[in-house]
Amino acid sequence: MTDNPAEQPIPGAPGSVPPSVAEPTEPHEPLPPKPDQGGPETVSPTGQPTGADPARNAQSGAYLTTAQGARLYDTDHSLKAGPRGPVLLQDHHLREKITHFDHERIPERVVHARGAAAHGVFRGYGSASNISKAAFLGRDVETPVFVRFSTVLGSRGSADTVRDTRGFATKFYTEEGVFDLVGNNIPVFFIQDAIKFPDVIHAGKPHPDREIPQAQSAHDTFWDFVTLHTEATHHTLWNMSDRGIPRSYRMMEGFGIHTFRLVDAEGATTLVKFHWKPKLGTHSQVWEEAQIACGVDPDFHRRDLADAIESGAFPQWELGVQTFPDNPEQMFQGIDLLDPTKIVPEELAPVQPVGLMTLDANPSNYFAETEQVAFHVGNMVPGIDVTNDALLQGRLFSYIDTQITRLGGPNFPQLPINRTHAPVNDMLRDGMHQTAVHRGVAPYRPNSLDGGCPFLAGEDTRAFVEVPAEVAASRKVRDAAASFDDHFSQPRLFWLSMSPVEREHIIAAYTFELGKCYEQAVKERGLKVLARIDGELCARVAAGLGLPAPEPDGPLVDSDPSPALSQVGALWPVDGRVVGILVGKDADLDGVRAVCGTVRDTGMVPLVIAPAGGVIGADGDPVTVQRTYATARSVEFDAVLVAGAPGDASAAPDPRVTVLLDEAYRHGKAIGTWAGGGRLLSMAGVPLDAPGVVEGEAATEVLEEVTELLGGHRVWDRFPSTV
Ligand code: HDD
Repeated sequence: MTDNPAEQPIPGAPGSVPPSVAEPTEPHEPLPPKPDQGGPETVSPTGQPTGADPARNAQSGAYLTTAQGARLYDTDHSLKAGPRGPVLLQDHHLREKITHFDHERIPERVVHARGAAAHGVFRGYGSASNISKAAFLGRDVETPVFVRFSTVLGSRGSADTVRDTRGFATKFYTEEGVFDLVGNNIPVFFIQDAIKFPDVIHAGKPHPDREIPQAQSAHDTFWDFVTLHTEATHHTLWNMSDRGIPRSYRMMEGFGIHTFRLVDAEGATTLVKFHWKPKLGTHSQVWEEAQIACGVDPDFHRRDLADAIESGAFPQWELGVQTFPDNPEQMFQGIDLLDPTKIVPEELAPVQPVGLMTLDANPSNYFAETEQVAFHVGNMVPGIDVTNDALLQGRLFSYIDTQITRLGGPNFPQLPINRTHAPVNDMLRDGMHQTAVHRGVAPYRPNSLDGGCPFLAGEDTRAFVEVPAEVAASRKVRDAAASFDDHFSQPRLFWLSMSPVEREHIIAAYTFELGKCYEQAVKERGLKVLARIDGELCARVAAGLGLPAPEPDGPLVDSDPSPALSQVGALWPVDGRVVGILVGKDADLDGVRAVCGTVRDTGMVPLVIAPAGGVIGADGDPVTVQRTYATARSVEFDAVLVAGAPGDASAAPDPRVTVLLDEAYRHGKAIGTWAGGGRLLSMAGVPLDAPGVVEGEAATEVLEEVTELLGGHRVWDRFPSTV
């Protein structure tokens, strides 16, 4: 071919050389759609089914095409008048490509913008069938689910491991329609009435002038709000506890928070609170670990969830309910069931398991599924109803409303991820992004033109039976019940239920967060709130801030602690735990091979960390390196093993190894070593006689002890405590 541009053949002209269309990979059929991507059957004007199979509208066929299905031979060069331009306006491929790109983003969620999700299945135990007629709770009924976990305050691109509440939203695609349980990992909320939601979120989001800090509560407006609205004290205390920095989405409890009303087949009602209990236990990071992870792996939780599912370690949660009689007062043992800032301790009303959820598949497309999923607390099925909780009632409006901006119109229930699996025959029509081609001419009732369709269900076939709950005759007021004024007894109950190490973490968290505030008045008001929870808590935080501790301006009300609130003390399965194995010069590779095998056999993940990547000990039985000193950081590992030390006893350890071991030690992680690795630990400042530091002769024996320690999540004895 000539170099003279003027002599270049025009692509596509007769006689021109077609550009190479060789594909880098073998073209293959698109993946089959997930079962929950089915939807209401609709037809195109030519009678072709449309929309029910989203893959029809996505990648299919081997060749690159335009959106109209025309094959393309070049997508790297715009159409120009000669190779040096100018570009021609008639290049419809260029215009289509750029125009589409210009509109690829949609508004992020106004809250809970940052999230990760997974598909799964829920299997009912049948144990709730005597209190709810919801079909999906029936014995061995399997219902597909889609769960999205999230942080609340951060933007879509913010880090995962910030101190924040986590969202735990579950969409059940039941045969009777979609049921959404839109909960959090904290069982209480900041406010008692939805009308304050914009206020608490405005306070928690970054400051409006500079838009900082991102995804943090450690700033003046947040603390200004929560100290002025003392109903927020309980939720804030949970945030400052280890619950605010979960180790993994897989290791979080979930709560429906509000009291819901279940309805049985005869119309009898029971009040309930929903709980998700993780099979792996409830575990947290430590604060420094969470902060480091924000930098070294902002996708820490997202990656953890996706990796676990991909590797077959499917996370599971048991759904349970606390039940209460549906009395006119809506109270249980003095606790107002309509106040979402209150819990009912499990010791007073045990959580009764009603089903098991297993998350077993990652989304195939983040935008289509995780970003476009639209939850709504009003999506309920027969057998589940709402109560008069004023926070819940406001939510019933907000969730459907917000999607109109976020998803661009009222037809978001037609998006594949949002489609119900129940047959749909509504009279909703038209609107932005209408993808259904509805048949018939009479979307109104009654009609005579569509043969009277759609018909109404009869008394025995209808879904919703509104519970004929009494509404007390009263005057219109902007007010709340007197019991809503108690803002401190339950925060004190939570504090009294914590173990000493958990209390230390709470003290440190308040000291950090209030210490990040600039306004003296906010810090002082923060201390006044703490004085109402506990004197020692207040005094320790005050000392950290360099301020005097105020006297409480009201009584401290003691109640029996609730041991179920503490995360410390039990033993849990170690599935999916990550064990880092440090392998330096002269390491015991036989031991490394042995522990790698046993770690895998136990359902955990071994990651070999060496000075450089590749394979080591290549003769015969090589060990593959997964992390190098440059890519490894302690936060990724639940435990660390040191496979020996360099033969040259005077050699100083690599500073990155020292940092890794020092952090693992200070973060309460189990550490094991053999083959002389104790020397490396000592040089890194890790005392060999400290709790949870295991030195032994044989690699597998060391691993056995470390695995036992991992069952308790952390070596709690390593954290000093004075409370
Ligand atoms: Fe909310 C999203 C949980 C109170 C208004 N909320 C949202 C999500 C979760 C929660 C998990 C993310 C869903 C997803 O992954 O898409 N919200 C809660 C809980 C609350 C709560 C547990 C209290 C018990 N929320 C609440 C109130 C209001 C809202 C009082 C408004 C009056 N929430 C919204 C919203 C969002 C939302 C603006 C943003 C994105 C969305 O709905 O779809 O409508």
